[in-house]
Parts: sequence; structure tokens; C-alpha cells
Amino acid sequence: MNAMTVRNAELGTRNSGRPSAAFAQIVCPGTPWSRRPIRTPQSALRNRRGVALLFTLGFVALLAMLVTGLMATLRTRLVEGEMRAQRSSLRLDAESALAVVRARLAVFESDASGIYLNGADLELLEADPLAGWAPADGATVTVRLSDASALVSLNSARPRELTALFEDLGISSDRAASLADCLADWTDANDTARLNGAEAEAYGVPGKPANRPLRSFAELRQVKGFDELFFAPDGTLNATGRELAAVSTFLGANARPNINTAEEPILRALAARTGADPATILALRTPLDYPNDRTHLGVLKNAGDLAQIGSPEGLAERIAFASSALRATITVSKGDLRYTLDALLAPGGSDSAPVAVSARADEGLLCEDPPEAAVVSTDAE
Ligand SMILES: [Ca+2]
Repeated sequence: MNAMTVRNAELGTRNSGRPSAAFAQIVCPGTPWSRRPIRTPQSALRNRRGVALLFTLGFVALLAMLVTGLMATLRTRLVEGEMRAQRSSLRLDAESALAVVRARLAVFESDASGIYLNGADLELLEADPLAGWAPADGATVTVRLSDASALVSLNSARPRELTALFEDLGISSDRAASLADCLADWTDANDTARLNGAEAEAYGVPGKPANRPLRSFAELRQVKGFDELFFAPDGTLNATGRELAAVSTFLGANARPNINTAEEPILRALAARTGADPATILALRTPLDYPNDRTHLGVLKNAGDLAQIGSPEGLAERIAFASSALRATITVSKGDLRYTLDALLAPGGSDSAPVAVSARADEGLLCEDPPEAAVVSTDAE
């Protein structure tokens, strides 16, 4: 091997970074390097093209993923926008229906105490609450009317009235007075315990009593004395508890039930307490010339009306005559969407609509057992 051959072999390592085939044969004859393809300008070009192709494919795949993601986001936003628009339309329908209901109630006599109507009036109103009105978008509207003032409000009744309510359920006077005081202490804002009541010291647990209006029967169970009398061991209402639920509410400011709209459980309790005949009261509030006479005698308006029917002593002091907390539950549905407006109508509106909306569930102001059912009712499903 001459010097020139060795130099040429050395040169073979400079360009490629690995020994050339010729160099391999010189240093170590038979090495596998000798069988590897020799890099040529053509193969380098092919390699570069392969790399470029890979880059292009990767870029196209990335672009495809981006476009797919964008399309999905766009579709979701479009669907959400459509849902919002439809829900807004249903809400407007519900507001309109509420205005119609208020206008219909305006034909009844009303004053600061409330509106004067009876159970039959409410039934007739419910049969055709919107007087033929229907929303233009083709949605279906249903209206449910009930008079919360036909029941005793556990949040507004005074201890004396609560005591009477519990006595009506067959509870002894001493125990009824204790329950009434404990309930009043739970709902009043102060921390001064009543004679038979219970404030923070009696409970010894943070957050009890709540010192605000009751929101549910589940909460009522926490009030001292109520668990054992009104609830079964599993936390559901027992027979006495169900009787209490039938005659009471957490809504409104009605300490005394409206005699004109009270249901039979209330009338029975009043009868038991005063000796009045529930059937007589029901018969007397039946409209005489309904529906032509809107000032019919079917509504008892004061103690004088009551006296005319020979009411037993003490009845007038235990009842109210006007509806001060009408509850209107309006449900609008279209396709798979539903919107519910739960409004409490109370006296104090304008001349054209003397019943004002004092609370509505879609703003989270109505609370009744269970609270979720009343408050979370503006659902779009
Ligand atoms: Ca208190």
C-alpha cells in the first residue's frame, strides 16, 4: 500500500463521517461496512424528499385536527345560542302568561288585606287561566293556582296562633306552647329565648337556631321538640307531621288561614277548635249566582258575614278572609324545552292589576319544602 492509497482512504472518512468502503477493505477486510450502500447524491435527495413528505403529512394532520376542533366548538356555540334564544322566548311567554293571570285576578274585589275570592273561583280560573291567550311561538302554557294564605304560615304565625295550630292536631296545651315558642325562637332574628323556647344556648351547636324563616320540613325537624312529634325515625313525616303539612306553609305572611279558600283539613281543624261545622262553612261560601255576579255572596268578607251564618264563637279571630299569597306556577314548554315560573302574588299592585308579584322562584325567592323544587325551577331541559 503506497502513500497515495492511504491518503485516499483517509479522505474517504472526511466527507461521510464513517469509513469509506475502500478504507474498510484496507483496515479490516470483509467488514460489513463493505456491504452497506454507498451514499450518493441521488440517495441524499431521496432522503430529503422523504423528510419533506413526512413534514407535509404531519402538518396536514395537525391542520385537520385544528379544523375538527374549531368545527366542534362552533357547533356547540351554535347549539348553546339556539338554546338560549329558545329559553329566552319561553321566559317571555311565561311573563306574558303571568300578566294575563294578574289581569284576570283584577276583576275580583281586593284591598290591602288581599283579594276576595273562594275555592270555586280559583278552580274556574284554573280551568281557563289565560282566557284564550296563547303565545305566538306555539309553546304550550299551563297555569296552576293555589292560595298559600289558605294555610297557616309557620314563619308568620305568632306563638299563640302556633299553639292553637298544634293543639288542633291533638297535641297537649303545654307541649303545643313549648313547640310554638321553640319555632318562634328559631325563626326570629334575636337570641333571646322565650319562656318555653330555645335559642343558641339550648342547642349548643353552631348555626342553630337559624334565626331566619324556615325553608323546609327537613329544617323543621331540627327545631327543638319537632323531631319526636312529627317525624318517623327515618326522617320522613309521620301521621301527625303529614297533618301539619296539610294545614301549613312556609310562604306568605298569613298567620290565620283564609276561610274562603281553606281546604278541608283546615276546616276540620277549625271545626274541632270552635265547634263549627265544616260542611256549613263550605256550603256558605258556595257562589249563589256564579259566574254572572262577581260580587257574589260566596265569599265571606268580614266578621259580619260570618255572624250572618251563625258562626261559633272564636271562629272570626282564627281566620282571614282575603287571599294574601296566591301562588301561580306557570310552565311553558316547547319541544324538549321547558320553563317554569313560580310567582307569589300578593296585594299591592296597580289599579289595573291589583295583585303584585312579591317573589318568584326563578330569582330564588320562593322557599318551600323541598327547597330545590321551588327554587330551581327555571330549567331548560
Ligand atoms: Ca331567635
